[in-house]
Amino acid sequence: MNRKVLAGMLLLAVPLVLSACRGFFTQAPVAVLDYEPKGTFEAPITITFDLSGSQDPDGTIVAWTLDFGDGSAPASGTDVTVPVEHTYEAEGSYTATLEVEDNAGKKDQASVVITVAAPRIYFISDRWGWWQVFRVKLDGSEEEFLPVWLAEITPALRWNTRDKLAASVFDAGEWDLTVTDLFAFTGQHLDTQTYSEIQPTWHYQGDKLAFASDQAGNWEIWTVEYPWGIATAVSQLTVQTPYWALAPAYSPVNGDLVFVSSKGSGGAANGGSALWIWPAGDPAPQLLHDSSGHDGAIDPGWGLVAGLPADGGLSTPAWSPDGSKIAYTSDRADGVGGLDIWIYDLDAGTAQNLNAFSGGSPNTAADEFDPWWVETGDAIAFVRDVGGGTYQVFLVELDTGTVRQLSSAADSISPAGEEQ
Ligand SMILES: [Ca+2]
Ligand SMILES: [Ca+2]
Ligand SMILES: [Ca+2]
Repeated sequence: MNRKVLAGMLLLAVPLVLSACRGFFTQAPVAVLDYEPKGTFEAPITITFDLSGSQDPDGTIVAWTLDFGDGSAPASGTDVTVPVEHTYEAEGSYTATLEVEDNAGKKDQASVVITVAAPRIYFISDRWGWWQVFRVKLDGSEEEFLPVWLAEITPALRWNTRDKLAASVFDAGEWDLTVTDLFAFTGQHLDTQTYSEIQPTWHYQGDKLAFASDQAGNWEIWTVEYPWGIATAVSQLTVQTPYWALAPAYSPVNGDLVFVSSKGSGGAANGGSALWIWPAGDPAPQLLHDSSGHDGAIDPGWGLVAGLPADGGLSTPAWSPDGSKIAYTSDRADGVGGLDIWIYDLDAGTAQNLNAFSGGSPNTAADEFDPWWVETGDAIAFVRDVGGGTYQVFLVELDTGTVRQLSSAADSISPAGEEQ
C-alpha cells in the first residue's frame, strides 16, 4: 500500500473514531411515558400517551417508537412533545413501551401497563325482592351485581370512559340520583327531598347529567352538574306542560339531547308520545319523530315509580355510539307485535324496524323494549318479555342478525337501559 493511500485512510478513520468516542462518553436519553385517562375502563378505550417528559441530558432525542402492547403496529416519530392517541379494542392488560433514541444513537425505554375491561350491559333485576343493578359481558358470561346501592333503577353508563354509572335509588319514599364508580365501587348520592329524579343520562363530556323529575309538578327534563356540590343545584330544562317529558338521552358525540314527550306538533303526540330533540345551543327543543304509536318511553308498566304518566314508562331511547341513529321502543301498529325496537336515522329522518335494520328477528310478537346500543356500535341489547312475568336481556348483532340471551336468572329482569 502506498503512503498516500494509507494517509488518506487514516484521515478518513479519524472522524469515525471521534464519532464513536462521542457516543461512548455521552449520556443516554431518558424515556418517560405517561397517559390519560388513568384507571380501568371498558373497551374500546382511547388512551392519550404523553411522551413529553422524555429528554436527553446532553443532546437531543431524534427518534421515538411507542409499542402499544396489543399487537398493533407501533407508532414512531421524532418529536416527543406531540401526544399519541391509541384505542384499545379488547379486554386485556397491555404493556405499552416507549423507546427513545438520542443524537448519539443511545436509547432508553419506559413502560406503563394499561388495563382494559370487557364491555358490559347493565340492567336491573328484582330476583332478591328489590331492584338491583347487575351487569353481564356481551357473551352472557360473568353476570354480577353492583354491591353499592339497594333498590336502584334506570342505570346509565358514562360515555367514553365508561367508568361511572348513574342510576336512581329509592330513598325515603322518592327517587334520588346516584353515581357509582364501577371499579372502586364507591358511590355518591344526590339527596333531594320530596321529589323523584329518574332516568339519568350523561353529557358526552362527562360533567353533566340530565334526568326526569317531577319537581315542577309535572314530569320534565332537568340537569345537574357533575360532580355535584354540597348545595344541590338542579335546573329545569324543558317546559312541556301540560304535556310530560321523560327518558332523556344525551348524544355520545355532542350536547344534543333526545327525550320523549306526550306533546306532538301543535297538540298531543300521536298515539301518546313522540321523540323530541334539543340540539346543543338551540333556544328550544323540537319535535323529532312522531309515528301513530307511542314512540320512546313506553314499557310494560312495572309501576316502579309512583306518579309516572299512564302513557310514560321507564324505557329510554339509546343513541348509536357515532351519534347518527337512535334506538327506541314503539308500539306502532306496523311493527312485528306488541312493543318493538325501532331505529331512527337522524340524517335520513326515517325510522326502521330493528328486524329490517339488523337483518335478524330481535323483534317478535312479544314485547321488546328498552334498547341499549353497545359501545362498539355493532350490537344492540334490549329486554324481551319471555312470559310468566319474566323479562330477560337479549342482544342482537347488527352485522349478522344473530340474537342471544345475556341474562340468565329465572326471574324478572328489566331495563337493559345501560344508557350513556
Ligand atoms: Ca329525590
Ligand atoms: Ca307517536
Ligand atoms: Ca315485539
